[in-house]
Amino acid sequence: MRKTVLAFSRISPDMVERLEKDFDVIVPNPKQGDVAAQFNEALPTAHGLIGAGRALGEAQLKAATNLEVISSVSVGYDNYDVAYLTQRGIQLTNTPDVLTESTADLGFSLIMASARRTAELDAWTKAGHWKASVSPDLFGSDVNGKTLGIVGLGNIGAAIARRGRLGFNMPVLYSGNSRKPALEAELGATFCTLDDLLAKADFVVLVVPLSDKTRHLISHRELGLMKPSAFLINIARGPIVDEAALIEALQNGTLRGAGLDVYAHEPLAESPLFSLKNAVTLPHIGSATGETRAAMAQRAMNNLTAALKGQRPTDLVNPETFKG
Ligand code: 8YV
Repeated sequence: MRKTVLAFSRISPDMVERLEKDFDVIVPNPKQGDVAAQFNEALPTAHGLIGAGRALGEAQLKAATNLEVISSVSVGYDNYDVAYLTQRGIQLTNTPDVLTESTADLGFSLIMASARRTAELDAWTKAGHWKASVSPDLFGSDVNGKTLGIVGLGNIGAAIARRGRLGFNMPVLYSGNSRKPALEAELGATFCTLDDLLAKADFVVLVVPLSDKTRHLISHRELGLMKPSAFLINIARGPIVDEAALIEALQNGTLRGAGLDVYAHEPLAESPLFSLKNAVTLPHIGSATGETRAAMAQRAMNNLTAALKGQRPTDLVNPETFKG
């Protein structure tokens, strides 16, 4: 019996073609009407789901009586009710590793853009304001040799730390749930409390997963610990930061700047952040390169196919569901 795969976000025609070799594939099409209605109508027939960027839990999946696996095209899996999926015996897979370097590149680009005001001054130049040598009010901040603080030294955090340490001679501080002795040896990274990191770092980079413990991890108190000359970079998840508190700190100058790729609510069409020259705002593009998205798609298809064929997927988030 050919199993059925249902996409819950946009997937490429190439992915569809490759999946159709083994499965019946349903991709809701906006040209055929409401995609949510199409998804809900197809859900009872689905053995596998593939996609990203959508909350999936009991409310969405109650009718998915044949569902065996959700293959997320993402490394983060805060969108999914993992406890519910596990209780239902539904495997959840993600796409780690293949996006590490691209996301670290993007994270470091936000350090540079925030510090040297490149986005702001690009717009200023293109608006015709460049009439003479730039004045001190347009000066940026140095990056080389400044202190880099990584909140969450996982694979992406480590890749950013390497860029800072090896490329920009930056001392590296880190905080998190556990010590990383190998990275301390490799990069001279120093483990410290979050409060110490916030007080000492010139660039604070958030790369922790979103959970009940990290929601609003950075709020008024934490922002108040940071140097007025410091920058906050968020490439993890928006709700890790109390966005209203961040906006206030940026507006009143208690924080020099912010480089953001994620927000409390996405997509973000309007925000007070957009009127702040000291906020660089990108549209969640951490992994958004052609090469990396292709690698994520392949990894997600491999996970999905393995699960639907009764084999153990490589990237199983809830391994207790595998009954091989
Ligand atoms: C997006 C990401 O999920 O992988 C993650 O966790 O945040 C990003 O890669 C991806 O862009 C799909 O929306």
